[in-house]
Amino acid sequence: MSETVPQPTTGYTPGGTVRLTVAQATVEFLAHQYSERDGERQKLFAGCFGIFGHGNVAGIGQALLQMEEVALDAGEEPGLPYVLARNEQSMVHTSVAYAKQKDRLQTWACTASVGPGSTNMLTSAALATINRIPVLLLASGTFSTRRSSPVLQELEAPYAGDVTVNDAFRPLSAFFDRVTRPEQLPSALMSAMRVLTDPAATGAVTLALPQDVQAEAFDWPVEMFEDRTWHVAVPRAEVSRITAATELIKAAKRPMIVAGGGVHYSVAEEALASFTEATGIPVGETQAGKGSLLHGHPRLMGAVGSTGTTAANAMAAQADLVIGIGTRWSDFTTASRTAFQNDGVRFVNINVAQIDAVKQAGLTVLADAKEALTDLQAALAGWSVEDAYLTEQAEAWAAWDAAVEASYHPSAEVTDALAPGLLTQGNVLGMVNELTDPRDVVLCAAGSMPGDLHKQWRVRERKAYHVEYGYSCMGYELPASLGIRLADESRDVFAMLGDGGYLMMPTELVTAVQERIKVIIVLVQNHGFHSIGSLSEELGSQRFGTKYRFRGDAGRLDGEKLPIDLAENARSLGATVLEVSSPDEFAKAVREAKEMPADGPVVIHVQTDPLVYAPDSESWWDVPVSQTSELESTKDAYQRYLEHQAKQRQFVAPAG
Ligand SMILES: Cc1ncc(C[n+]2csc(CCOP(=O)(O)OP(=O)(O)O)c2C)c(N)n1
Ligand SMILES: [Mg+2]
Repeated sequence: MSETVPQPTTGYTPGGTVRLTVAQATVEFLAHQYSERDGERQKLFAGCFGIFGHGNVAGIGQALLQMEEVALDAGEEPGLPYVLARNEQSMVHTSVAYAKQKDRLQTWACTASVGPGSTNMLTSAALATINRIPVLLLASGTFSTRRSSPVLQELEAPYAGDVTVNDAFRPLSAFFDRVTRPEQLPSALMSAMRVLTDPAATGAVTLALPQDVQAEAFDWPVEMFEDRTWHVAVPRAEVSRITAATELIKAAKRPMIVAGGGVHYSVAEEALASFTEATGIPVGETQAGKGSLLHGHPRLMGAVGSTGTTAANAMAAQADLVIGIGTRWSDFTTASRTAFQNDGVRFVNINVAQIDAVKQAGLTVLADAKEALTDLQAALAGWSVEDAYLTEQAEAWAAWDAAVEASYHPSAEVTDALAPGLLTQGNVLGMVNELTDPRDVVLCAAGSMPGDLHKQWRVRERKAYHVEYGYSCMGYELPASLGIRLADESRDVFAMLGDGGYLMMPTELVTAVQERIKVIIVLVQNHGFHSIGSLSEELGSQRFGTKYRFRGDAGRLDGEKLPIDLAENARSLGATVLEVSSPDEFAKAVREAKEMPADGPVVIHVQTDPLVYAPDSESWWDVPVSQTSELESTKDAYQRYLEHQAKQRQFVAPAG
């Protein structure tokens, strides 16, 4: 309680006031926030990641220190434990992965210093918002008073006096506020919590906190720091929407479901399994929705779209009604609007977010996935697709599954053609799949592996597949593996990481060492970009600039492979490294990694041939090709491009 303040500036407060800095009040407030859904309550913030510099070292930093000292001296856990990260972009990735693994009910706060410290978080802010994953960014700002302006790292915009580098967060944030006076803090914090816990609006929430304001003291109403529980909504659909959707489904001959991330976030997997068992409707899955049905479920057709299975894509091509559940209909899901070719195809969208629910001109069912599926199943009681459609599904899946089996276990003809020490990527994925526990989590974000995993990975347990493909951000994997492990220490995490992704951001290995976090990184060395290399070739650009090689005598980047030793690099950062050069050694390394004590990161270094591809999707992804060119390869690619483009459809017909 404050004894010294003559008149409270916030007006009457029944419980009195407490004098704290803006930073201390922020940290104290965050430590008392909870989320609750379906009666289950948990802390909203597991802790705070950060890197200190001017702007937060004496503001939020002092507040976190004070909280840690008081708690540890009392033999307690700090309300908001602090973890030092190595790169601000990474620490947000770690937080996002944690939140995704926790079905968006828990996350972390991230504090960064003025200028580059804060703007380093821009990339991951975009990633969080695009994937609709909650994370709180405490970006530090230059003086609100401008007393010492321009300070180190301050932007001086000639066109406006109130712009700072943190304004760059505005378009990337689900909510943005700048606290220039202590009085603004309560409403800023309340709005931040509202958005973080709103399943339709969530994403990166940015609070810009100028360095002087962080250190300013104020008399806060004590009620501000009481435990507060934010209810996460589980909305049911309007009856009229369920009725309309039911009529469309009953009229369909070849309905199909596209399951997106919303199925997982609403924990609707069992409801989906029950719905499809009752109706016989097959399921294609987006990257975020993969694992909605587990491998072996008779209605699972696997991945749909550009990186889809031939089974799901065959169903999609002829579907007359597509029920999207918790999907944002990205171009990879729709194969750039070529996946659905039935003339009369219509869409039904079950989604909590209006922005997604209206896409493809679909019938809008604004609802939580589990609630809507339960209501729809009741309304459809007694109805199912025809038996011939079930047989077709079984045959399509069997053909695809056999192709995956062949990729997991390449024939002698394939392996004999490999250079010594190289494996195929399908073989690597297959061994990780077959030698890990069903509960272990596989993780990826960019390169060729997200597509290969989407097509081929067999998901055997809920939350065991984690591919970030909204932003597909190189560098996500390593920091994200820490977040997943922190979210669930009972599972091993296998991060599938390309050499390009590793070189982009290997530094969180050091944080894993510091915090003794066991993550297993499968580092796939193929000396460059397998993914963009093959895309480049397909588009007529001849793999230009996609190989990690010396510049050759003729001036091209086509010399010898660069003599970089990523295994030694990982070792130097403190990881335990297992180097393998044969399938048997790889299998042994996976088993060994699993058996290692849970006290730090393990890296398995394996080399693969980037020219052996996963089974073909028979699908397309729209990447524009030059309309005019001196190169034959580009001219050919442009002709192929036009053929595909002719199949693109704009879905604008009303759903019914
Ligand atoms: C931050 C970022 N920069 C660029 C890209 C474009 N990109 C996608 S995959 C890729 C190459 C990835 O290389 P690597 O990690 O070695 O995986 P590989 O393709 O060899 O499987 C690039 C440059 C991206 N997704 N993210
Ligand atoms: Mg590579």
